[in-house]
Amino acid sequence: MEPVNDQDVRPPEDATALEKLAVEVAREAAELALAVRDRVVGAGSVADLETKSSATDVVTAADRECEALVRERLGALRPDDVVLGEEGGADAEPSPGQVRWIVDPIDGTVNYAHGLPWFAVSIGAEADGRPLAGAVVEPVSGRVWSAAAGHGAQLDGRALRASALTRPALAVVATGLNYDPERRRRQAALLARVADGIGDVRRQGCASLDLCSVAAGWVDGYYEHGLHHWDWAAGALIAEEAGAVVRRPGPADADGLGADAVLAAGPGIADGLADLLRAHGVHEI
Ligand code: LIP
Repeated sequence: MEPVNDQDVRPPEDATALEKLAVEVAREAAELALAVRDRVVGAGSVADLETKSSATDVVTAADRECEALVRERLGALRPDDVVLGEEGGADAEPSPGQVRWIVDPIDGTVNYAHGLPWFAVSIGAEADGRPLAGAVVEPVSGRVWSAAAGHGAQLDGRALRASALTRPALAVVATGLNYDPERRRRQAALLARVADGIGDVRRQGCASLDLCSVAAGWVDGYYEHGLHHWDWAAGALIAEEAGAVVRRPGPADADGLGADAVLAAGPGIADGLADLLRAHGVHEI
């Protein structure tokens, strides 16, 4: 049997150290996101985009520049790791035990382009498909959401706890709509059917912050289909470490919610919300 050498056996990662690094880098990218928007829009309002450039231009510039900063900082601080990002894709498939950073430089791009403050820089860290750490930073408010696997979740250093609600009929539930018009139509139809079985709906336009809202108990649950890995990587761990029941996309639709469904909810309503979605045809989404 071949001896195992040092390169093959990576030491277990310190999740809290990865959390701190994710927060530090996400904060820097958050500052840049605001600077890019000010530069592209100028002294005017975001509404001027139609004349000065376009909503797509400001988002593209911010996405590109913020992800480049994140990649440069992670490369300098953690040269042995790999990155999967919205703009740059995957730079390599991770080897066993290798840390992979999952980066959404601007999550909530429509909000960002329209001047709404509800958008964030999201950086998650995983190894062997297991979430290790995550940071979600809001450029406008400065709020910092973070978690390390097994060490809880926090907002600006204060511990987070998900909702303790036990009655889905009273639940405030966040969700989102896909960019694809056909899928968006099916999602809206499902929402119309589900709305009767919950307390209220929030469509906030930023998956990472929807998941953080679950972690804080600001909403009792969240579900969405069609997200990218970088939309949910950090926020799902933050919600999970805050005590929420979290369901991530998987290779198969084992639970009838749709293979690419993301669901996060307080433990008292998670099953009820999943049952409600299944009863109203979520598998068709
Ligand atoms: C967005 C998500 C949101 C979803 C949008 C879009 P983006 O990500 O945060 O929850 O409803 O369709 O996917 O495009 O702003 O990075």
